[in-house]
Amino acid sequence: MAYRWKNTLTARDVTPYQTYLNRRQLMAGAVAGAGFASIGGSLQAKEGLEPNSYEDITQYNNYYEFGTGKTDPAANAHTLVTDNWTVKIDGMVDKPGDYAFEDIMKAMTVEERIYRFRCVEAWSMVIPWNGFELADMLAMAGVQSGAKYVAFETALRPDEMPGVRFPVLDWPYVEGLRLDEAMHPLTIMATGIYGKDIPNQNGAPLRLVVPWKYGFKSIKSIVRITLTDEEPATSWNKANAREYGFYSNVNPEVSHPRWSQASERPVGGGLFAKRIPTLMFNGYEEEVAGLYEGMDLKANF
Ligand SMILES: Nc1nc2c(c(=O)[nH]1)N[C@H]1C(S)=C(S)[C@@H](COP(=O)(O)O)O[C@H]1N2
Ligand SMILES: [Mo]
Repeated sequence: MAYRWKNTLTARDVTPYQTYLNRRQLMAGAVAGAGFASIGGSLQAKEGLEPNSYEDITQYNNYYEFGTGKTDPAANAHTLVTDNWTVKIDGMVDKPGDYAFEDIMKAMTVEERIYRFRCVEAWSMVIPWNGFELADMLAMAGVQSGAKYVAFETALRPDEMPGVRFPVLDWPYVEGLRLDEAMHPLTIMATGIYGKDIPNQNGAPLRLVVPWKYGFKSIKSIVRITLTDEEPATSWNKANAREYGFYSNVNPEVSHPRWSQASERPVGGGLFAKRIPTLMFNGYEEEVAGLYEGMDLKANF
């Protein structure tokens, strides 16, 4: 697609896409520049992050259910049916059940969050997400006092996902967070990008975004969320425990066994773009370091 979406949407920008647009996401995009007082809002004001183009964000992806190449998800994910989507919330909650995506959207307040995004492969982007705080969604289900972790699961649909025919990972894709990480105000469920419904290749209709962790923690197309008192299994840890830990916090001082994590390649800067230094907790140290006080971050990678 030829459009390179700018940070601010105008009526003219969105008119051709009217039919695809989710009203709430449009409205969230429209108020995003108005300086709301949320933590994400203060961050983007402080740092003036320049987002990647809509093209970069939606044509260069990791979504192995649709193939392992960077352009496979954009080419293949159109087959994913996101109509009548439900998210099962179960485990240690007061109100377990199958929550319709439409009902979740009615209950949540969608806002824009411009976040840095850092893949463990050492490329990075800046993405203007639309979404809501995961804490608000969990509150809807009523988290019980004994819960310590949150487990997430992606849809597994062999008829719609050509990549799951290959045993690259142990499907379905699963991820997990400690409850305090899940409840942190920076942790969101994204439902849009640049004010438009999130494209399938980016994890439609809703996906996790945890900006201070490597990208693989940000699990896509979620169908189940389970509150538990045990550390949940995670896909990349199951695939290679030596290389991928449960925490996977962005940390320039802890190398991947096969490459350094000290710097990163911003996507979209061209072939000879300079690498930039990777920041502790991906630049969100001030907000999240407290979650890991006293923890050995090399042992708990
Ligand atoms: N279900 C699922 N979620 C996933 C992945 C995947 O392969 N399957 N890839 C992860 C990885 S490695 C990254 S870097 C991000 C990429 O998100 P993006 O394509 O929206 O940039 O999604 C994460 N979430
Ligand atoms: Mo990644």
